[in-house]
Amino acid sequence: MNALLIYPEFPETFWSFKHALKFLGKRAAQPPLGLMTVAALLPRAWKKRLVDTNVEQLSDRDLAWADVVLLSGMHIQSESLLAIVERCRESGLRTVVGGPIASSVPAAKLKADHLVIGEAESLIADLARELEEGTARPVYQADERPEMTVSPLPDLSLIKMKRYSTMTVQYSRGCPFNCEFCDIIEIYGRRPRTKAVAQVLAELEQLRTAGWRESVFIVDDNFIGNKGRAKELLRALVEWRTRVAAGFDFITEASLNLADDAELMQLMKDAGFKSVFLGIETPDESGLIASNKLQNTRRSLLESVARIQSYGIEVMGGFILGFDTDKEDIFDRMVEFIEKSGIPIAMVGLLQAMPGTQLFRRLRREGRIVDAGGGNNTFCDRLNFLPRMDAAKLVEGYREVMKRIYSCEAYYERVKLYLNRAHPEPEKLPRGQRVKSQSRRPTEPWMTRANMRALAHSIVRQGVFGRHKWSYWKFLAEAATRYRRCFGAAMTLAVMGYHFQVMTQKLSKAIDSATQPAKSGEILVRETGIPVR
Ligand code: B12
Ligand code: SF4
Repeated sequence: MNALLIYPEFPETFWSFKHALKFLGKRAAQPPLGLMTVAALLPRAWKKRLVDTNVEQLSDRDLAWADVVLLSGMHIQSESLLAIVERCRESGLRTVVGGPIASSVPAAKLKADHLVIGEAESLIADLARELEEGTARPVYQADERPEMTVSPLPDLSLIKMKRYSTMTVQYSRGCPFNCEFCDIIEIYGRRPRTKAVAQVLAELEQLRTAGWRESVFIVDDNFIGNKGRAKELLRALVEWRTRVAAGFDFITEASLNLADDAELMQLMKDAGFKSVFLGIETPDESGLIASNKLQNTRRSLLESVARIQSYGIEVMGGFILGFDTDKEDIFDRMVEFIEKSGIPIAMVGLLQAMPGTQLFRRLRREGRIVDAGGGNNTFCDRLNFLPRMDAAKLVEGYREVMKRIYSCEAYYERVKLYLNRAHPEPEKLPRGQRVKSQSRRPTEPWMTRANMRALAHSIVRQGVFGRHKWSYWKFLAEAATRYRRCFGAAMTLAVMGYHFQVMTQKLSKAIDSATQPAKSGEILVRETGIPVR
């Protein structure tokens, strides 16, 4: 069998990093790890080809070569995925769709010949055999979530590695918490399942042997879902990084209770973790309680963020507007919180009720669901449910928050606040005294090759042709003087800021031209077709 694995295109969103990636000469942020894993699970005798349409074109020759097409994706990739399925049908090709999209978009809409709901490890053998025999069923759904120790080494040979800014490795799936709006726990469950440490090291070795030396995203739903296992991996990572002198650094996602564990943060720092994404959601405690995000109520949010940053780890934050508890002052409170947090990359989104979640089920019971949504809450001009606050006010408030936090001045202030916390100035000593300690040395190389390229492009785009040249040059001058010990990090954040500024302008235009969201009091508008689970 010739198996063609296709990853559909992402629309342009805050998370696509499109405008920052250009500066780095990259086409996409990360490769499709799900498809690389599926490829490794397929029979060895099968020939495999992978086309990620985010970094290359899907050609008619690829389709002519294939016996079967396997697609993966998130809800947000539906448009591109549906177009590819249609193109395959026209070429008479059988299609199999899996990945998170299979859990959130109804089978009838996806129009694939075969749908795989859930993780591939336990059911791929049956699927492959039945595809070969021509007896494959319309739907495959695993009864149980597989242990991750059975997950294979992803097939790295199928991707064009240099086109991505970050490689990905997964250590665990699932998260022990129970946030009402979360679909992670519906898809991957609440029991964190981990790979063996040796599996992760083998994946990293595979990357290193292939020549990778840059960032690796540990794509866990919650890296510290099982703190004991996370520490076990981190100790091994520290040892491995020292032994092989790999120039890797790591990014991951975690819950806020990371801030309670000094040993864990120190281990992350020692293992080369440079940033962590945290779901902070809202500064309003009643919103956290109502959405069952209780782990964020047990500690000061701002202090927790600052503590993590003090380990040299950048915090990226996820924030949500549109909880039932939000009052009109929420917009100012959100901006004030983000300003004080020193979180440069603040992913603020409108609440989306993702199909399959507890939130979706509650809102449907309350007759407040409008449609299944688009699977994207951070570049969003409308809601898929009837909010408590006037919908138009909410969308307008969201737009204002985005404009304020991504104004050049506000953004650079946050970057500086973060840099001050993460890379504090070395202590000033009385004249004549010298310090031997490591702490006087820069914590990271002044400039990497990637930073240099980004700097050159950013000077042209932001400093010469940008709309905010003055703020940019002021920041650059400060970065080169006050923050020279972490100049590379400052420049990377300047480039990221450019992406967010462009996207904020686009969001504002999209909101202007969008049809007004449903007004409170309207009845259920469209049938979603999503079965209650
Ligand atoms: C890394 C990541 C990203 C990366 C992109 C990675 C990439 N290249 O695709 C970044 C950070 C850019 C990102 C962004 C977003 N993401 Co994201 N992301 C993830 C994360 C954390 C890991 C993905 C991964 O590599 N997993 C590892 C692989 C091995 O797992 P897998 O893909 O599920 O594959 C397994 C099975 O699904 C199955 N399978 C998968 N494909 C196929 C295909 C076939 C044919 C078969 C048989 C089986 C099969 O088998 C695999 C092995 O078991 C997941 C969470 C998660 N646990 O997966 C969220 C997740 C995929 N993201 C999600 C979302 C919502 C987003 C955003 C829309 C967020 C936003 N609010 O804007 C954006 C959209 C991107 C954009 N450009 O705009 C959701 C998707 C929900 C959904 N139902 O669609 C997830 C599930 C997280 C969540 N909150 O629930 N994301
Ligand atoms: S902490 Fe994050 S991953 Fe875990 S349940 Fe809450 S939203 Fe989902």
